[in-house]
Amino acid sequence: MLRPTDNGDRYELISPTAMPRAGGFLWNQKMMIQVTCRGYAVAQFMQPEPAKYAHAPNLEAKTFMQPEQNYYAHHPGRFFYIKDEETGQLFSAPYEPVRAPVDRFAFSVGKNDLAWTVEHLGVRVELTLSIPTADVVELWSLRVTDLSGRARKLSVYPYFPIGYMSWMNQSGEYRPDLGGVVASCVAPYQKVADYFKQKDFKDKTYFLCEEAPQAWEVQQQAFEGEGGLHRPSAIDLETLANGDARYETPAAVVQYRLALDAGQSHDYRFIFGPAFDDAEIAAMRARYLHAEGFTKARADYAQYIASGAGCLQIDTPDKELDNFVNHWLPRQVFYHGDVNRLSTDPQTRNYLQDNMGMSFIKPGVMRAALLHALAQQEDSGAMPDGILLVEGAELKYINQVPHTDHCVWLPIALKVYLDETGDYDVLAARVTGKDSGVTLTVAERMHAAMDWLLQARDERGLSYIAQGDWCDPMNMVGYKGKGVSGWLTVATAYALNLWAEMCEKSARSDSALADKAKHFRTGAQAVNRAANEHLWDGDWYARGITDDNVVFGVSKDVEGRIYLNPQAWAMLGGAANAGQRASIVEQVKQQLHTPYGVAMFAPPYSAMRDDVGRVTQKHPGSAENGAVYNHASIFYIYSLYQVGEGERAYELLRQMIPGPTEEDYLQRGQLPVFIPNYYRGAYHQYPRTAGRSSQLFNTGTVSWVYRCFVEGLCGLQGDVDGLRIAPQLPKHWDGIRVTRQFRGATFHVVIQRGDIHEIVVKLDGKRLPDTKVTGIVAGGVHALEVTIPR
Ligand code: CEZ
Repeated sequence: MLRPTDNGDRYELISPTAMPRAGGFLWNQKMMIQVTCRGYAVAQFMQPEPAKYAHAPNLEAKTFMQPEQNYYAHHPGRFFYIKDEETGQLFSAPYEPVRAPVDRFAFSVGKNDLAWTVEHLGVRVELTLSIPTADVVELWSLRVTDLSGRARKLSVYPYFPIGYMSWMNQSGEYRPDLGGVVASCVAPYQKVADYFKQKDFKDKTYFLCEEAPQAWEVQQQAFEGEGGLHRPSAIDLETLANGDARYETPAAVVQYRLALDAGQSHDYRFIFGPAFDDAEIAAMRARYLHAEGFTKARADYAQYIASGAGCLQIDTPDKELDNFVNHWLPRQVFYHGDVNRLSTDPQTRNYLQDNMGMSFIKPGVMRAALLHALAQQEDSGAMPDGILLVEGAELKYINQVPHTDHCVWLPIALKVYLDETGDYDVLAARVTGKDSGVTLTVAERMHAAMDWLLQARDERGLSYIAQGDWCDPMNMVGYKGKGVSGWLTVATAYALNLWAEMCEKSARSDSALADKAKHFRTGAQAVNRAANEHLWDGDWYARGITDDNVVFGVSKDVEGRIYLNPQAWAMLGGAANAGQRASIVEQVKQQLHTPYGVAMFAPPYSAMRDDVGRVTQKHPGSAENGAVYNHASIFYIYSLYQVGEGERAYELLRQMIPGPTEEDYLQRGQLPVFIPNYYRGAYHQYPRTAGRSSQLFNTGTVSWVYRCFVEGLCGLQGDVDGLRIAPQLPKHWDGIRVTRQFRGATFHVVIQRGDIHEIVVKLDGKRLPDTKVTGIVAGGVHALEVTIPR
């Protein structure tokens, strides 16, 4: 039903019904489009806030990207009807809206394009969607081939619904001068100030045809008529009525009457996108709407995506795993670091973690992001809830809710960057506060952030939660000002220790930094002591203590009994000793492991707990209410690698990727071309839906997943002066091969088990005294032989 093709460059699904929500996505720095196998699409572009050029048929709420989107007949999409002129038979490609049971179907997700091949009624339809690197426009190519062995008369109708553009003003018409349909609107607003903000919006949506069609329709209802989208009335006529839309919902439909000889093909090209005015539409036509334009845009785009290929290629006994790690994972990491989820005010923790992944891809981007974020640090040392990326951007949605964890992510992201690059000079870089105008070094700002975390604690030494920590909807634990977060407490210790370590490593010539390291190490110890005194529940750590002094996430809780995050971070930050760690991993296994990964907590809440918050109101097993929330899972997996539990870590890491059995794919409903933000949990309560993918590819998970493969599984982690070697292969693997790019050098690594007691490393045939490669010079190409104990 599904398989990789083209050496892993593509993934193909041959059923339109088995995994109806499965899709792929393309992006550039200005736009993003996600299309399902059946042809439904969600596209956004930045002006500078996310906007749409194809809308739902009713007034849509503006929101951030949601999980488990529903699709319905009139959902925005890109469709091509094919009518046999002689018999009147009809089908549509990719599959919607007609839903004819086609003879052959293939949806092929590429890194640089999405493609479909559909065969029915003796006709083959081949569709390809690509986007260029720097413009907001979809490039569609369509080839229709006669497979029937006889001459055919067909009508071909691309149908691109434009939807309800505006309640103030919307219309559309065919424009022979521009060669296609142009719909226009006035983006709705009410405040005078918004007039000035919106007057330069791209309020037109165009659908241009390279070859002039014989007829068209622009009014959606006139096209659909009484037939409905399965059999639009306008298609039953010989030709479309050449209608327009006057304060009526527009759609772009054109008709080509096509006579084909046996075996003959015909090619079409279309472009679809937003524009400010006719001049821009004409310019887009001139730039793209021809064979050379498409070819050039595709080549440029392929180069752009290839620039995010990452630093790791693996060859393991698990080919599906290799495929994901070598092809799709770095692409998703790159997407996050490249466009920050197409937001102008990413949550600070997302911004830092999304850019942290860039350390493995384009480290300069991470460095710039760190400085950009630190420039928005408050005078108190606190970090704001969101980082503003463009002039005029505002904190929106969740960023208006006070969270207390943002400082934690600074040393985490910085550590990955420093390990990967060795660029300790960045600590001396000077950053001028955006509002304060005060200039401090990165190190000074890090000190301030860590001291802020130290003071944001109660008399017991536990970290206040305010209206949320990592968990956005955990908004009522501490809204009265007293509640504390168990996770943030142990995470604070982790952050302090990490920063202390970085200070120590760069302190060789700087005693001030050495003193700071001591200060933060002492602070971390105090925090961990408090955690153990107030949060250890006997077998695991509590999730927090409410405003009314109720400890939760503990054994006496019937719901929300054990949470993953406090356990993972207590292992990372040093709160948990060896005995506690053993107990934690055992309890997590018993209570949270599922066949689809490790759940964020269990059991899920079935009703509101108003001293915990709206997380308890989400559907049990969805999102933060006890899903396999992959971001939380990967923290745990990373912590397992850190404490040498590589076997357990790998088991859970593998479960994060859909497949490889068909049963697993069907249950998750997703192609292995990205990691979603969650799979449904509630494995015991709702087994029917457990494992179902959210289909949302925005997730802080992936930078950590990449890190786990690079530093954990392959054990090729950077250090101040070189590359440390400490692979943690699962027991059932005898060996793997890896190519690792590191600081400009290339290492061809063979990792094998041998009859030895301690790891042996040979560099270019010579045994190293240590398990570390030093003296690395950019441009070098080396063979690394690593033997690990059986
Ligand atoms: O947002 C994510 C955030 O982007 O949720 C994570 C959080 O750590 C990330 O920074 C865990 O809460 O507000 C809500 O209820 C939403 O569910 C968000 O929490 C969630 C969205 O699913 C992301 O699109």
